[in-house]
Amino acid sequence: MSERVYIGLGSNLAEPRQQLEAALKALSQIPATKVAVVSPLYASDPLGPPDQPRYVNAVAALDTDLEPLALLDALQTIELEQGRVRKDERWGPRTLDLDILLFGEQLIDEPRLTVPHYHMHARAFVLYPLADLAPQLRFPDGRTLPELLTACPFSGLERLS
Ligand code: A4P
Ligand code: MG
Repeated sequence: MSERVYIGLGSNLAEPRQQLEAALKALSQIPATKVAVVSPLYASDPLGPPDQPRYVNAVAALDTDLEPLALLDALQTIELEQGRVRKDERWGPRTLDLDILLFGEQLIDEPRLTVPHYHMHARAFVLYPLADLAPQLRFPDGRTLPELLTACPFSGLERLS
């Protein structure tokens, strides 16, 4: 049975909008997986070291028959294909970041994969695009998206047309 999965997309190097467009095309080519719907793109102030460009962020909803780690493998392959170089600096600039935000109702705690994604509950650049797709979403711990949005101001975010 397929699971509804939400993926967070982010880029702040090498034409971020084009990076996201290319990533969405690549997502649509993952086996046993369909892109159901994609949020608008948002520009966002960087979280982490401030001396880096603004990000472009979006969220995509997928329906997949893949297991979580197989989907993670596919996402990491796409990141590498789009020139992602992993550096030691935490939260530093990147051409493409693809995070598994939610995987159905699953709670996953493995060395390579934590779901829900650990910081998503307080990040405007994740929660607002997610709300464009699923405004009444309920998290596995019972919290709802409207509750989280109340505590997360729309600051540093700009919806791109
Ligand atoms: N990993 C564990 N759980 C997951 C998951 N749910 N989805 C592991 C994806 N990967 C997951 O990730 C490091 C390892 O996390 C992976 O090998 C995977 O096995 P990474 O992508 O190499 O490293 P990272 O993204 O630099 O680290 P981290 O801590 O995940 O950073 P975040 O939380 O992704 O934050 N500011 C704005 N405005 N917009 C952004 O999108 N993004 C970041 C990165 C910082 N600041 C930002 C933004
Ligand atoms: Mg990441």
